[in-house]
Amino acid sequence: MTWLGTTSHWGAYLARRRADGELEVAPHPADPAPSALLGNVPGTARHETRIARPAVRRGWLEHGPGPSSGRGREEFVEVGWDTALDLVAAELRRVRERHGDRAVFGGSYGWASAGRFHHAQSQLHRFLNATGGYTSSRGTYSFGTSAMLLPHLVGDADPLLRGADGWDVIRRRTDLVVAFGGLAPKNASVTPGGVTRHVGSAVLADWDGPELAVISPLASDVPPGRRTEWIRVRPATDVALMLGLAHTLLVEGLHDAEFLDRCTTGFDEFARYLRGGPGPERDADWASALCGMPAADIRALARRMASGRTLVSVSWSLQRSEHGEQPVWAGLVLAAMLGGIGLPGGGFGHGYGSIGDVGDTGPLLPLPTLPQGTNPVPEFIPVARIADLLLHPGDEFDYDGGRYRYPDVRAVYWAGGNPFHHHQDLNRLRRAFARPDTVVVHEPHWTATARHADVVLPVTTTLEREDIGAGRRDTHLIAMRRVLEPFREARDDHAVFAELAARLGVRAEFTAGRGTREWLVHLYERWRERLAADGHRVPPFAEFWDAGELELPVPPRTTPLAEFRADPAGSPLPTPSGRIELCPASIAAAGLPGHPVWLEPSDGLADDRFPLRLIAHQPRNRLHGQGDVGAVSRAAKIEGREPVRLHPDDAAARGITTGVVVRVFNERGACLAGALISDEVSPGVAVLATGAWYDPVDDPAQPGGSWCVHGNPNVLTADRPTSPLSQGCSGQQTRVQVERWTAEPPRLSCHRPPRLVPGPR
Ligand SMILES: Nc1nc2c(c(=O)[nH]1)N[C@H]1C(S)=C(S)[C@@H](COP(=O)(O)OP(=O)(O)OC[C@H]3O[C@@H](n4cnc5c(=O)[nH]c(N)nc54)[C@H](O)[C@@H]3O)O[C@H]1N2
Ligand SMILES: Nc1nc2c(c(=O)[nH]1)N[C@H]1C(S)=C(S)[C@@H](COP(=O)(O)OP(=O)(O)OC[C@H]3O[C@@H](n4cnc5c(=O)[nH]c(N)nc54)[C@H](O)[C@@H]3O)O[C@H]1N2
Ligand SMILES: [Mo]
Repeated sequence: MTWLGTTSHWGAYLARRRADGELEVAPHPADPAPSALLGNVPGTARHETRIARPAVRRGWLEHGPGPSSGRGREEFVEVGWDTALDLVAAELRRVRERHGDRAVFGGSYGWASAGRFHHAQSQLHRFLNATGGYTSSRGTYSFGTSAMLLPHLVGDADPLLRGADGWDVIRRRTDLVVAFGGLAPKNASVTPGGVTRHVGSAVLADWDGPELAVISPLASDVPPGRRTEWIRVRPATDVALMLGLAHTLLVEGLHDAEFLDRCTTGFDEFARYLRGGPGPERDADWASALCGMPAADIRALARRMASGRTLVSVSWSLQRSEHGEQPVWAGLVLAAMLGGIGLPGGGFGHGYGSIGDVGDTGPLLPLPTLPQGTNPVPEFIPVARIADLLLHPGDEFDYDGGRYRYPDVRAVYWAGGNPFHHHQDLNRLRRAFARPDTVVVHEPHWTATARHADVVLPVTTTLEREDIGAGRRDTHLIAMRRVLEPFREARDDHAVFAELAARLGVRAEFTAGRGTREWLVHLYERWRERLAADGHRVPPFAEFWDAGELELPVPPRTTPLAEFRADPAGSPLPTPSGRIELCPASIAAAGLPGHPVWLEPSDGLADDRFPLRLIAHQPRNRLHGQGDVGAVSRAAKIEGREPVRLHPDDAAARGITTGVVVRVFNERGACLAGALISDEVSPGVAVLATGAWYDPVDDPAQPGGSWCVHGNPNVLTADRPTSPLSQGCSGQQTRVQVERWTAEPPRLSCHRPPRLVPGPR
């Protein structure tokens, strides 16, 4: 077979079926730094965890809808498509009639797959909107907290989040990058929707840019290369360090008073706090006692930062933590004190090293999207409040200065996400998922979320359908070819919703009378018109499809912050004052302190029972849970379990050596993992990446009543919002203890299908 083009969140690539039937993949020829995650694709495509047929949980099939702790525990009955679709259509009708449209939760957060038409959430939302609407979710797990904070400070977060300076500008114009949370090379290969040239990965694979100071508890957050240094800090203390740096700038007169005066408001309030009003003087000595960096080094770093053009970079991970606004806010204020905001390569960056498109040099263009219709239901949740929604209907919650109420949800519909991957405190999430009447999940694989559903509908992957794909800042639009036949009875999400829409009397409204190929042409041609209106010419669909890809036009880069800086009165920011508001009243009104502050995490900086601070960061070897059954992810496992990294001293104190199975636990939960001893980790820190498929085993001896025998850190993390302003995900860190596990470890079952029995076709 010939090579066919496609794309994915880890990049564009070529795929073909070999003569022996095996899938083979190769990087896109234009990619300077293809992602290692490509190696997971062949072993995943036809893995035994693929869902072959629609399946219904036995208890739900026999007793009908209702709350049940059988979810995630009972066997499934495999049924025919017509049976499954009739059941789902009837249940949606029942819930809407009995409990109202808000009783359907369709937030369905998750990364699904690349491809602009078959984007699972867009398909689900279009379908639900056509049948009455749904309770939705707002924001992301990725940067949900900064997305709420930044508009208060700069009016519009887009120039910072999407319009960041490219790596080329940084290499030419910046003297020093100070990267809080690091520039982890492992993360840059991923961009939502895809990327054809991994520019960021190439830069971070061998840093030859300006001086780079990485502030992190982990050496692997420092890219290899020249002029880099690793500054170890105690986790969750970055704000203290930032305050100590700011204090040094202030008392030594190194801050840019002219810039602060001309372009910002509120600096005096912050300066008073630095100088001890109220509380101690937040000087370098004070900061040092908290973060562990010597005070003399803090002062020296502050002077270095003021001596040239410095980029203050804050990773997204720092805001995925309790009080997650503070490091982003303090970082921005620090950058404002240095006076570099709006200068090329200077100022404040957010998300460099977190994701591929921040720093990418590709064009920033609109992309084709599936119209979703309008949702008549006003009820929503901040995305990371899913367990609260299900456990506490009717309760109130705060969000960005407003107060709202959780509706009484009876049906949960998930397509393209894995809450049993992404959410915190999985023992609690299991209790929450026992509450609704019905859970419907579309999945290609038997993930933990599929296993916690009542009706599981098997869907195709990108390799099994046609689509058009590109990500933010991508250089190409890719014609995504069908490389494989649909697996067994799997159908496209779109086809499933079209059948359900037919049963609910809105098929024509949902499909608009178009087949898949007609949709691709339609979306493409609408997009082509939109580009043409902006003066960009791209070929008609047929020409694009024949060529297999299209190099995107490059619009001139806009630089709103530069324009603002040059003339704050003439090009004001969309804030009340038109300037950068360092201490906006709106944040105080939402219940937070009115300026950036150091706040200790509520689980403390020290704890005798759970002395290690666990970092649950993004996995190097897969995308979240996707690809966990693939070769690259599996090769890193230890005794089949996810590796947990420990410092040699912490390991020695516990009699732990590389390769042994350990139990990681706290008051909420426990999991097994495989020990990997490494001096890349700071003492007192343990690192367990997210994404090992949740493999729960009920055991009353374990905290929470069940444990994960595979190594998913979200059994340990707390389901605690970042703040009442943002209600964001705080899953990046928690406290744990680790002990050697000497008994026979329970067998893994998550990489095999659940118990399945044949039922009505
Ligand atoms: N402790 C802790 N937890 C975290 C984080 C952390 O830092 N620490 N990070 C958080 C972050 S930033 C994120 S973004 C989330 C990610 O959480 P998710 O995005 O929910 O994780 P994925 O594993 O990518 O889930 C996507 C699912 O969609 C399925 N899928 C793929 N293609 C299709 C399709 O075409 N149709 C359908 N129906 N399904 C499809 C895949 O099989 C997969 O199961 O995790 C969050 N969780
Ligand atoms: N390979 C791969 N890449 C990915 C993803 C993936 O699943 N796999 N997911 C993508 C997604 S959805 C997102 S949102 C981004 C997330 O991007 P990030 O949130 O930035 O990524 P993380 O890997 O979670 O965290 C980055 C680093 O922050 C450091 N860190 C944690 N706590 C602290 C602290 O208190 N202080 C300091 N100074 N450093 C700390 C950790 O050492 C960690 O390695 O990654 C994207 N990239
Ligand atoms: Mo994310």
